[in-house]
Amino acid sequence: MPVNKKISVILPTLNERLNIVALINRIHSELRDYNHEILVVDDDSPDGTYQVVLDLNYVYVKAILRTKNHGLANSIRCGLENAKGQIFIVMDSDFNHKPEYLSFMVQSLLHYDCVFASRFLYGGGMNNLLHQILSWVFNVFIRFMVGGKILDSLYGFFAIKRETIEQLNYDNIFWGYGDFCMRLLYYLQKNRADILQMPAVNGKRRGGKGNRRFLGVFFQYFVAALKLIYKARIKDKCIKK
Ligand SMILES: Nc1nc2c(ncn2[C@@H]2O[C@H](COP(=O)(O)OP(=O)(O)OP(=O)(O)O)[C@@H](O)[C@H]2O)c(=O)[nH]1
Ligand SMILES: [Mg+2]
Repeated sequence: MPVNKKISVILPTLNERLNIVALINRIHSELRDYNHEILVVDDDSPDGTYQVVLDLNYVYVKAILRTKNHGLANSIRCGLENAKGQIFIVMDSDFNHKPEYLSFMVQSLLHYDCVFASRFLYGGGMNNLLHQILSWVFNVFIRFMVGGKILDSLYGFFAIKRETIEQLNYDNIFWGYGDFCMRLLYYLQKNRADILQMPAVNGKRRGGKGNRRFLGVFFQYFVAALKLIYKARIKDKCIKK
């Protein structure tokens, strides 16, 4: 059955000048059978990512420059609020999230409300074993403490129907860094959304260095997890394992 809804791909960027053009071209090719747009949401990158995207002048690409309230989650929210499609895809802009999964994700939405990529299902994984183990332990901790059935709450690579995500209050979800993803999944499960988890191998960053140090991010995620645990166990008491 063909998917005839418009797809909006949201790409948050911070210093991705070396990746963004190749990624846009690749996404356009993967989604060639679908009506789609690509929104690049740039936090005023010092390396000129925004200008590079503007210079492309592709009709299906929209570049958004954000000059305040910087941050990954805020950028994704901005992308969602400016998207015109009925299906949203959120992914990193450095090839960590592999574009070859996109058409499978879109087709999955014929049967599910949303699909989230997971590094911890059979068939998925990461190249860096230490990061993989730490991320896995952290995800087990979240699942044990918050509840629910999600194996990878932090990967941040997903496709979702507009009507599903728009039922949620974005203020509760979109703050911080990649930790927005565990809050998003928490509220989706609370709403009884049909969620597909699909295995995904983390791709290699193509160009540039990335913006975060693993341990700094880990600490930030830990604080965010404690807040979510408080919410789930004390305030809401609603998700069962
Ligand atoms: N708009 C915006 N995008 C961001 C921000 N921080 C990170 N990003 C983007 O979010 C995605 C993930 O960030 P990365 O720096 O790749 O984080 P990572 O994947 O944990 O790190 P690497 O392993 O080095 O790739 C990339 O597409 C970044 O360009 C931000 O503050 N604002
Ligand atoms: Mg990355």
